[in-house]
Amino acid sequence: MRVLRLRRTLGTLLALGVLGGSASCTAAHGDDARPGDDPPAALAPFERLLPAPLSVRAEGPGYSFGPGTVIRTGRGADEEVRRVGELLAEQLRGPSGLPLPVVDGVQGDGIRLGIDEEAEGLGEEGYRLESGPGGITLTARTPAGLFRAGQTLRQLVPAAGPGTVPGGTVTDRPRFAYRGAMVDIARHFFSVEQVKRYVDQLAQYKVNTLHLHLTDDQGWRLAVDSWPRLAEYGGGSEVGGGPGGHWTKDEYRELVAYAGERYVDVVPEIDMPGHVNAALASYAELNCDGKAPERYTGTKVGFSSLCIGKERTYEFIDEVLGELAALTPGRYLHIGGDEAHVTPAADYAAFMDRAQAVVGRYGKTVMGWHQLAAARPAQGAVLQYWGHDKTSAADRAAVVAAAKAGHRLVLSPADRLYLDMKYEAATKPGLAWAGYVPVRRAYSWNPGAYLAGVPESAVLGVEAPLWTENVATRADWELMAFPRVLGLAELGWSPAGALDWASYSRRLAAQEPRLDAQGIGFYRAPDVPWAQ
Ligand code: NGO
Repeated sequence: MRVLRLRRTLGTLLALGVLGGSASCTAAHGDDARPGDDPPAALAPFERLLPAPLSVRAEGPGYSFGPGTVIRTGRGADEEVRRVGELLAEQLRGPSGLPLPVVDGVQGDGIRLGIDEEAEGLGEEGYRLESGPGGITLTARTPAGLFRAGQTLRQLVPAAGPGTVPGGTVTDRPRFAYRGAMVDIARHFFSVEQVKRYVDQLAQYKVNTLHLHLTDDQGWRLAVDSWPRLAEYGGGSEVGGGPGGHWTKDEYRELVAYAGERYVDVVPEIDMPGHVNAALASYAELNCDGKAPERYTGTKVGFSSLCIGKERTYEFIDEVLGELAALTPGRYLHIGGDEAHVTPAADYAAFMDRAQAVVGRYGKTVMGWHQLAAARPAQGAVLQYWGHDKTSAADRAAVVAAAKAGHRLVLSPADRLYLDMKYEAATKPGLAWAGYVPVRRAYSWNPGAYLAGVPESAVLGVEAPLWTENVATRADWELMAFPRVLGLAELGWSPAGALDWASYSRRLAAQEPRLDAQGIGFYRAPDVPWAQ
């Protein structure tokens, strides 16, 4: 029975083109696995991988992962590879309880991490994982690729204690370069510790970008030396009137470094020219009438604007973005640009021209919400699309035209990837303006063919934003993000041919022990065949 199940699933994966052609099992085509018809625990380790890899060849006897296992890192002198090995050892020690010492040099058995700059077909983040009785070899062109390989290995070792890692080869690389998650720490403030926890949760599924929505009407969350009241006063509140808070520059640096060690780039966002009440409340001089408004603790959007005609506004954005650029190693600065409802269109375009020029002057690339398409996006600017099925044809057309003019898109359709949308009417936190987003809906679409007229080559990737008007605690955060953010991870990483709800929902269900072991309070969506 067990063998039969395995053959059926392998057959499905082969039919989808997920597995390499030479899998050692015979394919049984035409099978349609349905959630619920097979307990997820019956999936063999290679079949459980999430995100689904480009190719898997299950072959030969496996590796005995046990008390004698050492982690070997190649090129003794390369500190970065050594660090990737140390982090992998730490991640594997927890569930296995094994000592897993890390040693220099790849000669000998164990888990071997080696760079091969000539390796073909792996790109910047891809890897090869080969497992057999003599050990497990991870090969990549870059340390980032080795880190991703290690995350795959974490899913192949037993859930707890020593045991066998199956024999075979995984060859893998991502479909999209940008696989992101966003968190809004402006509406409700969250600590660096909580965001680090999220980075760990995301990185294990190969998400590589963390977008931080740092400012909004309700709060300014990052210290800026040249404008200290932004954080001190503008950060001192949040939705509902709580105390809010802000991060110091050192805390921000610490988070960026932590994310960087997991090969997650941070994209910071300072939203402008709208969503700025916290800044306007902190400095009277930023207001056209010279009067500072009250701090805002409600949840309306689109009512605030920087003063477009005032030179002080441009000194402000220059100093703020200059400090942010200096703190941020990644290539993008996100300048928002959404819902500037009280800024006339011509003013908006004029303002965005100047704001984009500032970003360029600090050596960074502009990211903005897709409303920037209706103005004059700077060369190379990346647009983040947050439309949905009911978005007007005109709004869509502007984005399609921008893509045709060479702008790359990050797709965050609100009725698919907004993690703050309720799963269903009974979901307590969250909003529903874009409709309910069950787990299946979040997963079942193709980013490469989502916007008519936009070819896959114009899609830089996908991102799942978590807005926090109505998400105030870690429990709410994790309930809304999990398990939907795993779908985002697969949409971003796996080949188009692997996207299949029947296969995905079973692999998702098989993540349950891992999510439980990590203490993640995920939503037990009724459309997923959980074991319990
Ligand atoms: C919109 C709005 C945000 C809200 C969010 C809530 C964008 C890009 N701007 O998305 O201010 O928080 O919806 O879902």
